[in-house]
This record gives sequence, C-alpha cells and structure tokens, in this order.
Amino acid sequence: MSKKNKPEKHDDFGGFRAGFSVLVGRPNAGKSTLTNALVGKKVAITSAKPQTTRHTIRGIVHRQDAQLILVDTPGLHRPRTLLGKRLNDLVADTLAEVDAIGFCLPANEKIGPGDKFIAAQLAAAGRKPVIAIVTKADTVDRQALTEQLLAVAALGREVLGEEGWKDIVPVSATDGFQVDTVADVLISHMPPSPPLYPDGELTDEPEAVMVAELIREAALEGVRDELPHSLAVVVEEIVPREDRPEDSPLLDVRVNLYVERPSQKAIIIGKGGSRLREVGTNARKGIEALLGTRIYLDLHVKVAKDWQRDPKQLVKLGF
Ligand SMILES: Nc1nc2c(ncn2[C@@H]2O[C@H](COP(=O)(O)OP(=O)(O)OP(=O)(O)O)[C@@H](O)[C@H]2O)c(=O)[nH]1
Ligand SMILES: [Mg+2]
Repeated sequence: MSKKNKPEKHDDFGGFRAGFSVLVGRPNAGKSTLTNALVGKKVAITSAKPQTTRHTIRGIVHRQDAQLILVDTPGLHRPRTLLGKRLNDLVADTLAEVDAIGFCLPANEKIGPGDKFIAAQLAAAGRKPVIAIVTKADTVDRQALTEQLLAVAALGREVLGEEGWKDIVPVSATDGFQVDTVADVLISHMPPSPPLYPDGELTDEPEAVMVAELIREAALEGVRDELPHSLAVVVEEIVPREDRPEDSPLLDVRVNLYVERPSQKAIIIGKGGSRLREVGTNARKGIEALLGTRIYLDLHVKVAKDWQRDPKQLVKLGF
C-alpha cells in the first residue's frame, strides 16, 4: 500500500460507525424478540418459556452510515445446573468483547433480585456504556411505564453511582414502538470503523444451527414443566436427495432431539407419533424458507440421561 492510501491514524472512516452491542437480561425479558425486530428478520428463536436462547447469536443491523452487530445472549440467572453455569459464563465472556451493553428489563415485571444480580455484574464489567432497555412497553399503560422507567433509573444510580445508565429507552418489539430509537442509541456508542460484515448479511449463524433452533422452537410449543430445559436438538446431516429433477431439488434433513428421561421421550413423540409429526410440520415451513428448498425432515428422539449436568454429554451436544 502506498503511503498516500494508508488510513490516517485518526481516520474517522467518513463518519461510519460499526461495533458490537450485547443484549443481556433475565430469561424471558424479550432479548431475542428485540434482536429480531432490530435486524428486521428472524435470526433468533423465541418462546414464552424462560431460557430459550442457549448460545450467543449475532444479528446485524445495516444503516447507511453504520453497522450494529447485536449479540443476543441466554438469559442470566442463578445457575442450578452445569448447563446454567456454562450459559452464564458465556454471557460474562461476551461482555468483555463488546462496545456497549443493552440491559433488558420487562415493563410488566417488578425489578427483582434477578435484575439486581445482573446489574451488579454489569457494574463489575467495567466502564462499558450500559443502556437500560425497558421491553414489552405495549403490555402496560402509560403510568405503569413511567413508574417502571423511574425504578430502572433508580437501579442504575444504585449500582453505577449518580450518573446511572447512559440512557433508558422503552421499546415494544412486537408493535415496533421505538425499535429504531434503540438502534440509534446503541449506534451512538459504536466506534468509528469501516463495516465489519458484508452488506446485507443479517447473521453469522451457521445454517445447521438455525435449522436445529427452528426445530427446538417448534418442539417447545405446548410442553411444560422441566421439559423445555431438558430438550436439545442436533442436526446430524443435510444432504441433497439424489435422482431429483434439477428444477425441484429436495434436501434430506436428519435431526436428533435429545431429552433427559424416557418419560419425556414419550411426551415429545406423542400418541402414535402425533406430537412429533406436528413439530415437524411446524418447523418445516421455517426451514424451507431459510434454505429456499423443499426438505424432508427426519426427526429422531433419543434419551441422553441428565445431559444438563453431565460435562461429557454437554460437549457432545455443543455446550
Ligand atoms: N407483548 C410483548 N411480548 C413480548 C415482547 N417481546 C417479547 N415478548 C414475549 O416475551 C416472551 C419471551 O421473549 P424472548 O424474546 O424469547 O425472551 P428472551 O429474553 O430472549 O428469553 P431467553 O432466551 O429465554 O432468555 C415471548 O413469549 C415473546 O413473545 C414485546 O415487545 N411485547
Ligand atoms: Mg432469547
């Protein structure tokens, strides 16, 4: 590179900003739904069950003058299993690598010990800007929202001192209220930088992981108690079916669903296989949209005894 073309030491990249923001919060706070709303496409699965997200997911927001890479994380909580501890460690590692932190607190739940536990960890994480995001604003009336914003501000002063959070933004991911504002605020904390991802790329999730997640999302629908936590999904292979006409390809997608006990296997499969068929039908639509091809989905349910507490099995299942 000739000297002339070398970037200046204080190059501001023509005003372009790019960087990483992590979204943290209790399980079920609405992090993944907000990630999808900001990206404008579903990159993370969501559900009414806590602990839906189990690995960090990057979603990318493209603007004319900025690129915001969102890192959606598993909900933080006091861990009860080895899996829970691994997920918390994952979030802690992520905090160290980002430019700003979005702390999600739902508008419709009182601030509790769980939120204070996270707030204390954020305060300990150093001088990263923390933006409090009050999610699910559509679920409460104006007065309740105002009260929650005040309570969140007070929590910020409690853990960070007089200055508190860098910003507090109420948002509704489901009706779009203030979604752009959340992006604006996070982007304002990104450093000058050239774009970090190719234009138009919305996530760096591998396809096989997205496929497994769509199946887990479908399987979470309608199950109760411990089962959501006990479920893990692994895509074994995605292969093109041979002897198909060129204009009508078909992919064979072979997938294992792992549960922790035989009784759970029976629930997932359902009477005469009815539940598993339903899961397949519901997941297939999303997977075909993702891959842009028709698929044949081959689902198998297996028991991996107490995998959430077993270091060896955790590794096998990708944790
Ligand atoms: N009404 C309303 N519901 C929301 C909103 N955002 C999320 N939800 C619901 O809240 C539940 C949890 O949402 P998720 O996005 O999966 O929450 P999460 O924080 O990613 O949860 P974990 O991955 O388990 O930590 C789901 O049932 C969502 O539909 C919102 O803006 N308004
Ligand atoms: Mg999530």
